[in-house]
Amino acid sequence: MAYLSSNQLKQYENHGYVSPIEVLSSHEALEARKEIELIEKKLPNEIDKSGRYNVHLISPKLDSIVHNSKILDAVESIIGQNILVCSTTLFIKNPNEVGFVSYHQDAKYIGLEPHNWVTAWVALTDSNEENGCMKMWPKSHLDLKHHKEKFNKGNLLTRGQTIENIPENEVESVELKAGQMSLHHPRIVHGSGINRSNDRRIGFVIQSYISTNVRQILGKNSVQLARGIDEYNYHEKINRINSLMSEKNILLKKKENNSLQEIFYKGTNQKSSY
Ligand SMILES: O=C(O)CCC(=O)C(=O)O
Repeated sequence: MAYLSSNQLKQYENHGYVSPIEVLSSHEALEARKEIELIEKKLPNEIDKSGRYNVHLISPKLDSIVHNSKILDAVESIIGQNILVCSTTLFIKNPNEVGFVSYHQDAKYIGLEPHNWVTAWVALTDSNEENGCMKMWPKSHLDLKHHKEKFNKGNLLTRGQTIENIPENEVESVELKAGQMSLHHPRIVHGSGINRSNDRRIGFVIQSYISTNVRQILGKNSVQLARGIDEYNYHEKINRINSLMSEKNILLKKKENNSLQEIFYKGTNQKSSY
């Protein structure tokens, strides 16, 4: 059992995030990394750029992380016992690349209302200052802020959405060991810098775990039931997968990712490669 303690819940409620939480062994994290790297080798370009979403639909190892009971216990502590998985994103930063994430709030463009949902960032490699770990602005989750859409080079966000004038002295680095996770609030302001190390930084992000009462107001998301019962039935359901890179599931991932692209680019004609 890995329900959050009252101190951890207090940290989440007051600061907008909680970390570190132990969820995988370092061996399990490494096995997941190896499966990702196998997919990259066998299916070049399938899981980079706009393909990096919903890789749990073609990877049994990532599927088992999404449905890991330690993660779900912690998530249940925040959003309650009826839990849906909306989608997932791989945030990979390779050494010698310029990838960064501008300061933003997830709730701004994701269309999930009300904000009874939480994002789990699972470290499949260590994530630290050197390789560009996430940085959180504590207590910034109380309201939604203005974002500039920059579509700038190297930015790993779809629109290069950026909140400017962040008080850098208040920002906290979320360093994690492989196998640990952080949980963050839909409105917390966060971002990350570039990878200056010699190895990859891999974050597998369940984005997000939503309560059954959450709707998608910008388009359509299919979901998986992770725990409890869905008494609202707002979303189409998809089953868990059990085969690696099957043709059928590759098509399913494509279909889901097309729907996500419509949500992420709603109201703009400009596109990045994400
Ligand atoms: O992986 C990163 O550096 C940023 C991830 C992020 O923005 C998120 O999980 O919402």
